[in-house]
Amino acid sequence: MFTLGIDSSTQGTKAVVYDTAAGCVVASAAVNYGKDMPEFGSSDGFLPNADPLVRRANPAMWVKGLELVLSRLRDGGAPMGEIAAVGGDAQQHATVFLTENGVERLRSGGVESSCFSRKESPIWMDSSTGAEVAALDARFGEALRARTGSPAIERFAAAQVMKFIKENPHAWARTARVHLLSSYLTSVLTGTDAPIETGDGAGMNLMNLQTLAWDEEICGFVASDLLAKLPRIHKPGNAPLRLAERFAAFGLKPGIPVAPFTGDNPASLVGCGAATPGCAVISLGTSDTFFAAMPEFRTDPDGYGHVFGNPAGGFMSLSCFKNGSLARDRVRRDCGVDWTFFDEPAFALTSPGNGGKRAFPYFETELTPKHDATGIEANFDWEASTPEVKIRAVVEGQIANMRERTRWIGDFKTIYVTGGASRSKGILATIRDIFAADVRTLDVPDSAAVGGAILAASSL
Ligand code: XUL
Repeated sequence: MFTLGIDSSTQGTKAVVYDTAAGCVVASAAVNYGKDMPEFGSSDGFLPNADPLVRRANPAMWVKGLELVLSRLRDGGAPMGEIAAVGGDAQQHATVFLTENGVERLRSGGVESSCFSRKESPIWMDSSTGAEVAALDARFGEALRARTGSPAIERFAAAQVMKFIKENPHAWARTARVHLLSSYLTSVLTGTDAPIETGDGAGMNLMNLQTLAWDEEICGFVASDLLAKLPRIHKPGNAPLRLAERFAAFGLKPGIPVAPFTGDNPASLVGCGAATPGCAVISLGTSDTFFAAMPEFRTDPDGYGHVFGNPAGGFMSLSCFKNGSLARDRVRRDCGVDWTFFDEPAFALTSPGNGGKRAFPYFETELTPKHDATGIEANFDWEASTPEVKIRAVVEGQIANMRERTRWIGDFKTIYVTGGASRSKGILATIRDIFAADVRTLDVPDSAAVGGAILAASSL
């Protein structure tokens, strides 16, 4: 049997056709927003903004990305007509604000500007809601972490909705539905106003993780009319969602089940085969994340980490580091070297520990720990150093920080590494040394789309 997994990530959309019997990918396609859809002016997946804390994207870009990746899959000869179910994931925390017309247009299929009450959707990289986070903290304090699995977080929906209402109350009044990108894409695929899946829904500061229902008190504090604008929450026994008629244009069979999309990290947990407790996953993407299935509900005492729903049942822990691949790429470009430099030359010319030289890249406001975007911070003369010293210093700085900030999750003998940078032998060796763990990679570097395809299969 074949299933389709779609991953709508920060910088592009990927899709895989997965053979469930053989457990392998038989066809795949990818779209990069910067290269393939320049009309959206979002080379790294978000719109330029004078305020470095603001990170937003045009939500129509994600729908176009979905359609383009399906066309590429079809045109590449993938067995579209034999696909039995669809699943997928999206970057976490991106919020989509639909007007009444936007909800209506889900049924007929079509996206125009009047569908969105907020023309630019905040994405997970947005850190511009400090005032709203302070207000949530002042009102709920520790209770927010105990109830929603995370302290008040800038990129989560609660703070983002509060800011939107403050900045544009009229547009809020025109908002009929607040979707996560994951539930929005499920809605587009099924032509319905789809529910939110609990794995991704946990990343909103709005869901009570003990009851898996919207927390009415928190929602009421964010906005008196918020509850009515939130989608329903998906429950495992719900009737399956079905693919809308119009996707026949891509060669898919209308009516096949669509599993509710989850977040990219929960999907990766499934795609790596790590959905039962025992091993951890490091995903090296636009953000670097460290996560693991949780044997019991436990939150980060330092307040940086999160608890999300595990799509396979129960919970997962997660710590997110914003300066991931884009930061590594920037250092690489500044050093004037290519990616092979993250394998042999740099790592053979220097030795583990780098003679005590370490650097931390803060090109984006960092989340874990919180740190302004100040550029490279090194404990040595950065400018006067060679590329190999700089690259090892940055990689070791990133991984050592990850080790320190994820001790609350536990120690693991086995760590799966996924994401584009998992191809780099130097980075893998650094993870192995710093975490003192056996490091494994997958044949497919993009485990999130595979996780989506596996979740599609289990929806059957
Ligand atoms: C997780 C997070 C990021 C995004 C990236 O909390 O914000 O990992 O999911 O797509």
